[in-house]
Amino acid sequence: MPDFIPYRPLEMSEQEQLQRARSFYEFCDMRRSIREFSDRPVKKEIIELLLKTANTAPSGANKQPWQFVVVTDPQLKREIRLAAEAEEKQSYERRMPREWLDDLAALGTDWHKPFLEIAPALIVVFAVSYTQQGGKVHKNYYVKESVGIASGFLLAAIHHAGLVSLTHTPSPMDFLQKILNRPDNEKPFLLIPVGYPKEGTNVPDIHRKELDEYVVWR
Ligand code: IYR
Repeated sequence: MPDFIPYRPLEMSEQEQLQRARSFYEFCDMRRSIREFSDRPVKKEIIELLLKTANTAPSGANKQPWQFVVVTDPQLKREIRLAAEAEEKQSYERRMPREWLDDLAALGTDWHKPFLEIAPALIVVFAVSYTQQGGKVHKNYYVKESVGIASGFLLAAIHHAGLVSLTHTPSPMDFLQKILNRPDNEKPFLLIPVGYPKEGTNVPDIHRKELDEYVVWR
């Protein structure tokens, strides 16, 4: 049996709960994906704290099946940009069906990814499917769910620190494994440029669904 320690709940009145729930919602509702970055650097200690926040996410059997690679080296960022653009060019020009391209029209995206060089830091999230100890393979559990939740925590922490990000998924992403020299048990999951927005950048005028479109009560 593991040791158990007392859980100390956050105690607050219903009034305070309502106020905090509303202000957190309003704060999260201000987050936007940004595609134009400034080259202003982000202090390493801030990024470390964002990653520590991601690492507080729940995970299958507490295996914490994620690995983050933070890329700030300009040469490596360039290599990643060129590889991502080569894949994205193929995708936009050959692989993505018309319906997908039509869905993306509102976002104004194309295969050019200058932000991969301009953003001061690229956080590459890897999903760790298993670990190896003493020649024995230990499988992780609910890896995609766990890494997805940790990535959500990371995006919220980035926003909370007054920074911006893009949840980027160049496809296929295996070039990241090669360029970043990661082992076979790690698969690229998301590529998240982090930094400050380019001054005067715009975001698409898109809207979130209304509550009754995505919630039912039973
Ligand atoms: N990965 C491509 C295409 C793309 C796909 C979806 I789904 C988006 O929400 C946005 C873009 C790109 O990054 O351009």
